[in-house]
Amino acid sequence: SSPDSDGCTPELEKAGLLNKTKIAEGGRKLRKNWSPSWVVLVGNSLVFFKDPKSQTPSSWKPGNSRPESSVDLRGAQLHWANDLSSKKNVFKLRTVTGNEFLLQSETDSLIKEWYSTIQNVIDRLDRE
Ligand code: I3P
Repeated sequence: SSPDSDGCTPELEKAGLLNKTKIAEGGRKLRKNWSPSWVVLVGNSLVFFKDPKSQTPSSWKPGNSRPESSVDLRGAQLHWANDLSSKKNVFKLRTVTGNEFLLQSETDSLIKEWYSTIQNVIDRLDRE
C-alpha cells in the first residue's frame, strides 16, 4: 500500500524553484518585487518558501523551513500573462480573495508543467 493509504496526508504534487512576485492583495495593486521562491504544490494549496540559495549560512535554522505564505487554490484562476511582464514564461494566479501572483521560469517546459499541474488541481476542486 502507499505511504498514505489512510488518505490523511495531503499528496505532494510538485515542488521546485520559480520566480515569484505578488502584484495584488485583496484586489489592491502592489508594487512588483520579483524574487526566487521554492514553490510546493500540496493538497489544495500552493506553498511558498524562501529560496534556500538566497539565504546566508547563519540563517540555516530549523524554524527556517516555515513557509512564507500559502495560497488556497479552490476557486482560483490561472492565466498566461506575458503582457504583464517583460520576462518570458509568466503566468498569473488569482485567488478568490483577490490576491494575485505572477510566477515565472526561464525554462519553457518547466513553466508549462507548473501551469498544467496547478490548472488540474483548480479543475479538480471546481468539480467537488
Ligand atoms: C520594476 C522592476 C520589475 C518590472 C517592473 C518595474 O521596477 O523592474 O522587474 O517588472 O515593470 O516597474 P522597480 O524595481 O523600480 O519597482 P518585470 O520584470 O515583470 O517587467 P512593470 O512596472 O512594467 O510591471
